[in-house]
Amino acid sequence: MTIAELPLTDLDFEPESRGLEALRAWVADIAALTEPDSVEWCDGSLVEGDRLTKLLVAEGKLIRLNPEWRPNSFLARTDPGDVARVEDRTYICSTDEADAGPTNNWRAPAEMRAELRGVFEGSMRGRTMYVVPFSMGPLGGPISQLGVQVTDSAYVAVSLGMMTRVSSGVLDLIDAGQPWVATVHSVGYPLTDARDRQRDDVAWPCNETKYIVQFPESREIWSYGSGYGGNAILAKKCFALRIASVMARDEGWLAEHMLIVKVTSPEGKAYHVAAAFPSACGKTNLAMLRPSIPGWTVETIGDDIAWLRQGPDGRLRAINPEAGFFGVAPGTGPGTNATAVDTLWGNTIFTNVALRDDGDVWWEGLSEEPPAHLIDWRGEDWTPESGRPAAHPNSRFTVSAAQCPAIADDWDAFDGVPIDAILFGGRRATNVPLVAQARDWKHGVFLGATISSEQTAAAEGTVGELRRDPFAMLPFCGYNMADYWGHWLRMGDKLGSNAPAVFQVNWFRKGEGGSYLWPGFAENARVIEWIVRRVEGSLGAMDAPIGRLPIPGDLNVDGLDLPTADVDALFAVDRASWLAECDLTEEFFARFGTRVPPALRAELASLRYHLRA
Ligand code: SAT
Ligand code: MN
Repeated sequence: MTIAELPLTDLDFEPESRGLEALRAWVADIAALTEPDSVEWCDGSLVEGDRLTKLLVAEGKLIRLNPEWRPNSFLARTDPGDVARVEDRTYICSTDEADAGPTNNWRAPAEMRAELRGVFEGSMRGRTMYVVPFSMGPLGGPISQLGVQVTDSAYVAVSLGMMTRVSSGVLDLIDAGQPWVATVHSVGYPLTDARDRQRDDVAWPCNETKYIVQFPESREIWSYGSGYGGNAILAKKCFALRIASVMARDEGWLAEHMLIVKVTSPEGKAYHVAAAFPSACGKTNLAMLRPSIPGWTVETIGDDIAWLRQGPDGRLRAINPEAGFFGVAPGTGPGTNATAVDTLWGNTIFTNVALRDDGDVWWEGLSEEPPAHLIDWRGEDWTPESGRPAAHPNSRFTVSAAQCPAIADDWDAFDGVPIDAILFGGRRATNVPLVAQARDWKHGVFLGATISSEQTAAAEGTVGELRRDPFAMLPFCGYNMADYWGHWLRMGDKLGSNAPAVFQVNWFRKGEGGSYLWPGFAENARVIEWIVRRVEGSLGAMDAPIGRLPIPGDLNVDGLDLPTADVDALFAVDRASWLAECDLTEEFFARFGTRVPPALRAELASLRYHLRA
């Protein structure tokens, strides 16, 4: 056996090797490989969080904010080269390349293991290795899953404590034989080299070389070189989406890049809605929507990820597997998302936002008037004349979901919540109407598979360059995207008449002058109202080639300064432009060759037929 064929560790998921003993053996293997100075097991307690944040402050890795303004809150400034997820360094290492599909970076597992061994060897020298056992979803719940992350970053250990449910109860379930996902993280900045030469630590240790590696078959995650967000909090995109999507395929459930909200109508009836949006479509704003229309309330269940499973009653039930929000700060303000602003009153870790002279934080969009002086995200003096953003555009807040004032009472329901409607969104200047209902589940899968955003401003009546983001899962699907579409179709067969209704929404359609036709934000509640009325069956709909549209007059625009011509334009179906889009969809499907489910090709053919009719 060559080194390339050796497993990175002896982790073995055979049921007989489960339990605490297997976990301890795995931790010992990782420690033998990475050589930390010490190993600490985390329990997610308040005492632990307090100790670790104090340690991070003492080490100069966190700045404690002025407790008068922002109690128990901190600011982290990253290395300028470590500010976002690194998709070009993200790999799916399935045995067969075709199983990763054309939208993922694939590497042969044995080759990748050899490469990882090279970088992880001694990577934790001089550091503490934290072992963090966590549950995604309520501990022991029927839709929940367990994981363990080892990391040499206390910042990551603390963040995981906010983003997931970390507790010693997880170890009890592992001891009882429950399976768990193994995740390994190193910032790749050892403080001692192989010859015992020391170097000083830095405020944001990381490595220029980065790896975000998923092994879907053994359900392992290895991440090296970054301390940032989804690169480092492996429970989030790596586990809850990439690995979980594979588990979901194998076990007949869904792991989705979706927010979940609870909507209550003026009659007091509650509905649950899950929605997938590509980035920069205001997902967190919808998750925390404050409706403009009287009588309606929207409460938050999740802002990023949903796990959905058919319940004993046959309906699709969902949980938010996370326990916190890792949200984009810029653009979050009293006008756009007052609920988020209220959530961040304290107990929050901010990353790469600006520091005010009074020891509080600021970012673009928090107030209309910027403060006269700030320390920017790089630690440099900033004034409004500086001509550069004070907060990094991808700066973030990390805060526990329970602190959100609009959190729904059933947000952590053990069995999840029953889903009444699924929404697919995109950022489209043309073609896609404000809202349309799918004719049936298959049509809904077609709408999800063809989610796209327009790259460039489109000329009137033509489709701009479309960036496809099927199901908003492009960087997050752990296997072949066309097989994933097939899995969605099979889920529809299983759910039958219990399947939730599916809708397409688009807040971003533009008029002839190039300005947005729809006011968006709080007014999106009007679209939610139409969707709920459709689910209830109290409103009809109009058949169009692209789906079911509101009957004129049914969409509630009372009190909006919206000319009828604009409402018409929001729902206009330009057949020539749609036929051009069909050609682009055919090209897009062609990337997946014969793996595209025939039902989706049939949907495309039917769309063309109806557009030509
Ligand atoms: O860094 S995260 O992956 O958590 C957020 C994002 O980039 O979508
Ligand atoms: Mn996301």
